[in-house]
Amino acid sequence: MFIDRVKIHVQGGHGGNGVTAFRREKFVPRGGPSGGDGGRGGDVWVVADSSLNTLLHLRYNPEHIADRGRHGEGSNCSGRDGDDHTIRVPVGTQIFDSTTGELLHDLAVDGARWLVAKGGRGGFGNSHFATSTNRAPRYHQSGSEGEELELQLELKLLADVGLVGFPNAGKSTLISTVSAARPKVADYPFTTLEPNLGVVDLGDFRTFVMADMPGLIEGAHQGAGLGDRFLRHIERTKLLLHLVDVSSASGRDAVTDYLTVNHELHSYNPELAQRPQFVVATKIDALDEPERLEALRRQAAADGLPFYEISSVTNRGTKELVAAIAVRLDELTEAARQAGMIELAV
Ligand SMILES: Nc1nc2c(ncn2[C@@H]2O[C@H](COP(=O)(O)OP(=O)(O)OP(=O)(O)O)[C@@H](O)[C@H]2O)c(=O)[nH]1
Ligand SMILES: [Mg+2]
Repeated sequence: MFIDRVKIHVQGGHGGNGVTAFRREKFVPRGGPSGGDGGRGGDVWVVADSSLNTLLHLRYNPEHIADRGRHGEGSNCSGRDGDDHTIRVPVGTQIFDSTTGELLHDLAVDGARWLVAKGGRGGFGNSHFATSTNRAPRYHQSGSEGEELELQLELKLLADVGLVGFPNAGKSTLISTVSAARPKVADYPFTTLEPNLGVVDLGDFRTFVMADMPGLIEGAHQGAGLGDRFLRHIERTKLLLHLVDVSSASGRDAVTDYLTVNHELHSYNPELAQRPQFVVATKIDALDEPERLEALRRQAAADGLPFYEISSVTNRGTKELVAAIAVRLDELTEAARQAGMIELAV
């Protein structure tokens, strides 16, 4: 199951109490105060881990409390500090304060760590309070409580390229021919129910990540079909591949499909409709009415968008498409770098 939103409760460990104690030893007169300090409570951290791809493991495990600090002891022994508690999440997880809705942090890089709840301080033992005028203090401090928060975690997949289009347009088929991803492919709508990522290998250790998405239909922004909530997973992609079935098997008009999907993207987020987009005519091996392909080509040209035609069955055009994507991604990365929008991840 693909879980992309969970609520969790986090709490730093409480600090241990200090203690009041006096040294009492045979043959040693005037022992003096010897109460040790309490240990510090453990912190709660969230860490981005690229081996995870959903938040499912947190759905049934919403309580995250770090270890408490031990109390101080006599003979000036400090209590042991509590162990930290680490919550692993997929890369691309955003942390919100669920009470205020404020975005606290965005874990966009593998291995990124974020301190979400600090453990409490340990209390001082009485030996800490000894002064020249009060050599035998009979008080100690309690440990302070760990920080406590309700958090909402949301996963936004990090892909370079997002596939959009009507159900059955051939999105999953394309990702399964150009990457090692093997999503389910079938000739009925809404085969894909949740996003999948595929890594496209360009050779020379160069890769990009493609996200296969559930299909969109008219009214998706009002909840039709699977709705448009999955679109937030492609909000961070650099390039959209808009797949349109140009065979007559779809029973619909290719240009209308194309305009409908773009309208849904716009209704979801106008900024997404402005994202660089390639228009990709699919299933050209099954093209029975060439005019369908030409009409779509004219529409793409009118919108000023690059146009490609492919068949994932015969592989016609897929290599060229992948090469064009790679070039475009490089250009987009370079442009973003020049605009100072990307910091190089170290
Ligand atoms: N002839 C032909 N059929 C194709 C091609 N690509 C996909 N198909 C068929 O089209 C149907 C739908 O393909 P999918 O890849 O599941 O389509 P999808 O866009 O992922 O559909 P949803 O997940 O439902 O949104 C399947 O029966 C595929 O075999 C192609 O290039 N040529
Ligand atoms: Mg699919």
